[in-house]
Amino acid sequence: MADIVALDRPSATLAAFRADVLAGLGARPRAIPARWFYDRRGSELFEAITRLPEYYPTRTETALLAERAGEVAAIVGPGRAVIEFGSGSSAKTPHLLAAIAPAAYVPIDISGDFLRQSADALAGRFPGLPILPVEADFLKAMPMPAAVAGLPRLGFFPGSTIGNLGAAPAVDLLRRMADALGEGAMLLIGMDRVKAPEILIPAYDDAAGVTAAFNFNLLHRINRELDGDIPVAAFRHRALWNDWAARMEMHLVAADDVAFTVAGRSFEIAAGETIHTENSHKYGPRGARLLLAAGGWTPLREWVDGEGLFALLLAEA
Ligand code: AVI
Repeated sequence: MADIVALDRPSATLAAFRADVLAGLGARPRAIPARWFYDRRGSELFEAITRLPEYYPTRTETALLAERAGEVAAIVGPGRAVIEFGSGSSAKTPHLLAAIAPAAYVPIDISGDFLRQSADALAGRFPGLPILPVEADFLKAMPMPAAVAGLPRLGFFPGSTIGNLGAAPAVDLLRRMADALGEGAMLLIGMDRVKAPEILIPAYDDAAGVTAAFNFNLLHRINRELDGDIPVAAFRHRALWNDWAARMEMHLVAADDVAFTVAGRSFEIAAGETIHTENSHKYGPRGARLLLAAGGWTPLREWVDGEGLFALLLAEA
């Protein structure tokens, strides 16, 4: 089993969760950062989302990577340390690792459980490859294990996770990635494309209700971890396309007037009011390249699936 470097103490994570939830429930409009979706249950539900027929991004990106990994390898070359940001179950990673013959693999993820499982699965598949997992919130810190010092790096940021950030924090994150990955680094990043709301909305409001359960789990997590008594059944899941901001949004809408407490603080939410829980920005080709450039990366190549749903971009620092 791979050793895991853990950065955040559980008590620090809980304090940050409490602070974000109390501030977010008290704000107008009410909003809680999407990163708090991912406790163990939330990570499992997200994995289930990635297998839904309506949720095209994961299968499209995985197929794109399987098809184009050889072309990526021809540009990237062998012997790099691959640093994956927000690795989750690392389902797409084998395609990349098999093609580029890396010197080491460093998955960074906030969920230690998932990190452990996926690092062990990859170790079985790539027996000679040093796998050096880091349990951390890469939005806050991206420490590199000493063993990859001096190795050229390839950052891997699939899944269009960049889309869960607004433009300013996305640029800030890309800049910090460039700093952490160092000179000569490259970045392979997945970005979801702007497309018809008829495709986007079902992807975030599926018929089986898995995305709704993912959204509700945030309220269950608040009740579990922050001693809350939110009546979850009084909320509805809502997914909408915000065309002006080019993003999908998820909200929890109160169906009735509700009153509850969280961590000893009282809140009242009127029927129809929402808690904004996620943004998922979508990019056109120029917007994607502009974002990378603003983040300190020079785009080199772009691969898009035949239907124009999803893009993989390779850039150099
Ligand atoms: C992790 N992230 C890129 C997903 C997305 O599509 O924005 C999270 C998600 N939310 C609802 N469904 C999936």
